[in-house]
Amino acid sequence: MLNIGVIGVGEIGKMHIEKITSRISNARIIRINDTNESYAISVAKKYGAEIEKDPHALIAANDVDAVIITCWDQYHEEFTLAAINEKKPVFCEKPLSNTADACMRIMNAEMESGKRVLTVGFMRRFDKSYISLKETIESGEIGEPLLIHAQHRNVAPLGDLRFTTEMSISNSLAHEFDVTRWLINEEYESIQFIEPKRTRNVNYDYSDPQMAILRTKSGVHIDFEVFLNARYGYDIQCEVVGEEGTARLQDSNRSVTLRRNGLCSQSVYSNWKERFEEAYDNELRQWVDGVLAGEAIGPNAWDGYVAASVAESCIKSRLERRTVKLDYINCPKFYEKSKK
Ligand code: ISE
Repeated sequence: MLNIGVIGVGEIGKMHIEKITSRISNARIIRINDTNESYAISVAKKYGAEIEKDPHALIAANDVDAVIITCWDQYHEEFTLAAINEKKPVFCEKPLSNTADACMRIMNAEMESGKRVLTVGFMRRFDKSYISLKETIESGEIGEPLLIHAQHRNVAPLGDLRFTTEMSISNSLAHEFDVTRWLINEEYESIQFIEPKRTRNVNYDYSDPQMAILRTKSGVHIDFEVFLNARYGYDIQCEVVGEEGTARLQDSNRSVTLRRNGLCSQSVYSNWKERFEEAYDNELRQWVDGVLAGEAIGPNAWDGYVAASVAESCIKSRLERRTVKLDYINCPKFYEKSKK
């Protein structure tokens, strides 16, 4: 049985606790921590876990075998480093951190420890539609990829999150920055930010939608759109255009197509929990099974560093209104063997 401590029980932390408790075998939540103590007490009571007021005490606790970090992005580094220091397997939600330097410190600490213990929560790599898309590309059926068109739309940011223009990039577009390089197994060369006309559906100073054009080292051009106040639904799209054909991401559990009263319609997801429900299950199940087998699976600290580095360059491109050459380091040998 894997005894897990969770730091941060907001939307996604609570979702992971529910999944581990009700769907993932050989694992249970035994300690939780959150800055909102009354909230933490209610969640702990519901799942029969202990409250730990000090997150570092949670990480060090003898009865905590592994740690899940789902607190605010800016605290990911502190607690991930503490888990590495305790040599405890740790699952950190994306982004690993909102700065490349912080991710570099995490990489260096893990490499100095001599053992990989960190998995970063880029769950799209565990989504069967994205896995099928990657398999199609790797089969050569569409020939060499030349272009990729990706859209990432939300109804509105979940909960009371007041997204900033930078968060759309570092927190949301981070998914595209990670999954696209995984899809085509290529690294990026440059990024150009594009600031379209703003929606009037946001009542504060926030650039939405946003776009970015990425160029890979072999010349593949990728256009990303992130629109977090799209209103109509939660809609993630990805089309890869190759020499011989195209491959488009399918919604893994799309409902029926309804034809009625002269209309043809399909439902659209309402949020990320719904669209990626299976991906989160797969991700957590594989993480638990990996930890019990003594290995860290999935996206590693270098993947987290690359996403943070590309996000920083995208923000720089926005501020300086120019295309920015990407300068993230190559994958250290330490992480080469665990690349999947
Ligand atoms: C948000 O930033 C996330 O990280 C979610 O995983 C993603 O699905 C959502 O669209 C983003 O806004």
